[in-house]
Amino acid sequence: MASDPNDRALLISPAYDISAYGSAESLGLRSVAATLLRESAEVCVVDECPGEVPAGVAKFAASARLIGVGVLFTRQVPAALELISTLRAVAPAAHLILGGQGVQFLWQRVLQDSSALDSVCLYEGDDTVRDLWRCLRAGRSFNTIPGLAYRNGGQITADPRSPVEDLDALPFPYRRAGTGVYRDGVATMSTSRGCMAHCTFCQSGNYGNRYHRLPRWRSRSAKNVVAEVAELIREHDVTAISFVDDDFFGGDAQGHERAYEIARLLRGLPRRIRFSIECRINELDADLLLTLRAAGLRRVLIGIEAANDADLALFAKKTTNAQAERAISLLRRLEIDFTIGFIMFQPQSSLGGVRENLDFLYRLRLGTYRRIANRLELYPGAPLNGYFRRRGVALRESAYRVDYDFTDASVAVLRRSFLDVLEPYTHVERRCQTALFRCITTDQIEQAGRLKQIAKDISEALVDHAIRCWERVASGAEPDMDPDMRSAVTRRVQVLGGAIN
Ligand code: B12
Ligand code: SF4
Repeated sequence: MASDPNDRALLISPAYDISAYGSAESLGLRSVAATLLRESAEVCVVDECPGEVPAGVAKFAASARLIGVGVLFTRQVPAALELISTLRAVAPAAHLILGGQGVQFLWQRVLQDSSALDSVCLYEGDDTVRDLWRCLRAGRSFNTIPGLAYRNGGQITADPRSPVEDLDALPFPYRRAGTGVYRDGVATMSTSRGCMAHCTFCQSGNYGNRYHRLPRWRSRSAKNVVAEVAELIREHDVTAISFVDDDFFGGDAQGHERAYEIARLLRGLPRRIRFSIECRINELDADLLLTLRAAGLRRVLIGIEAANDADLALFAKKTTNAQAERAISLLRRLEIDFTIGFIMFQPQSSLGGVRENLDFLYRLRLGTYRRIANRLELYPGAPLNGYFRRRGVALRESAYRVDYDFTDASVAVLRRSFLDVLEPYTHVERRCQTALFRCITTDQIEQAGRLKQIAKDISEALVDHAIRCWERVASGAEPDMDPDMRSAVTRRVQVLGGAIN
């Protein structure tokens, strides 16, 4: 710990909707904190800071040389700017920097909107924050540091820097040791950066390799990854890890070899951890999955996103329904739990396209309320914005969010009825998923099997009602006005809820 109180750095992020998404550590903030720790800074990390800044945090901020505010999602930007004004009031002399994926493509706007901010970090923060810290300590100007956007006279200067090539050279994210069991024994880890695919709706392809024009996915070595896992077990009593990489496998043979090596090294650890990964559907391979399962793999997140040709082409997924079906039957056969990304609606959705999506979800028993109601999230700077504007979609920007109307009015009626009529299913889904998660993480195999069957029954009933809504809208009626439909949903939800007990 540094002796000079001026060598303090506060890394903080505003709260998000934790009730809907669950709480997690902020790896971005913690990665930047680890870099500063290497520079002998005294760091304090506050993930998910509530609206009112706690007194202890404000006191630390008042003596900090650097305050870094992180925004992972663009939705968080207004809350981040409020937090920045509060912190500026208590720390008039600190350098205040904003960073994280949620603020990418927006640095100009936030610097114009918040005079409390000194700079915005472009893309990856590791080396940029290190250099900024060195400048601040030496009393030098930060204007020569690549990777920063800042006010320069009446202009805003933004000077990107190349991304980190050697990820093994970075320190592990800062997690204060000695605090007992870490977050219920669950940690998150990032083992790679960027994604080989360039799906148009996704920030990762832009933020990572696409923006930097890098030909490949960058990854940490298997040895380095498992060294962090070992540290998490040793220092923090961690039992489960969620790997948050955009694509754990990296889309090539080298990435697959790395996964095999990670599995081999994990098996050599004193504790078998359970873990989850995220990857593309066309990369799932039975032998590799079995090897990972033996090393503790319990859950896979795959992005299917759509099941009709128009949306798959719009999103540039470069995958097919047949590949998606194969991936799902493989995961089911190997008894590996999975979850899928799915975007039911986009501004130009057609009733026909939504019906194809619903039929797919029904056939595979994959429907959930969130998937059925989900609509494409656009944020300022997203590559699809220009595409939609050119096709006459009216996009409205407010509070750093992009909103839109569906070009087909009947699609708007359909989505509204999904939100309204199907809402009672959310309660039974949540209960079933909570019970299932508990069984999976405690290896209660038989009970988990029973709950998985109930989850399939819930899905079947939910999509069945969604299809009935669709049929009514297609015939010109409004399903949310239909009392019979509502009572049918209530009855079905009651029966399903009874089965969970
Ligand atoms: C984990 C995760 C979540 C977790 C977050 C938990 C948490 N507290 O961290 C949960 C599940 C809650 C979540 C939810 C959502 N997510 Co999410 N999520 C991710 C994911 C997979 C990993 C983030 C991560 O830890 N990365 C690893 C770290 C090391 O990288 P990093 O954060 O980029 O940090 C680096 C730099 O950004 C920078 N940096 C970061 N912070 C700071 C701070 C400072 C001060 C500085 C200087 C620099 C800096 O330096 C770091 C090191 O180089 C990313 C995709 C990805 N692979 O990154 C999507 C991602 C962030 N999510 C995204 C989205 C859209 C969502 C949802 C809106 C999805 C939805 N429709 O429901 C929700 C929003 C929740 C809400 N209520 O608002 C988008 C954000 C797009 C955007 N511009 O808004 C991403 C980028 C996915 C994507 N491919 O598009 N998500
Ligand atoms: S495969 Fe996933 S992470 Fe990669 S660009 Fe597409 S949606 Fe984003």
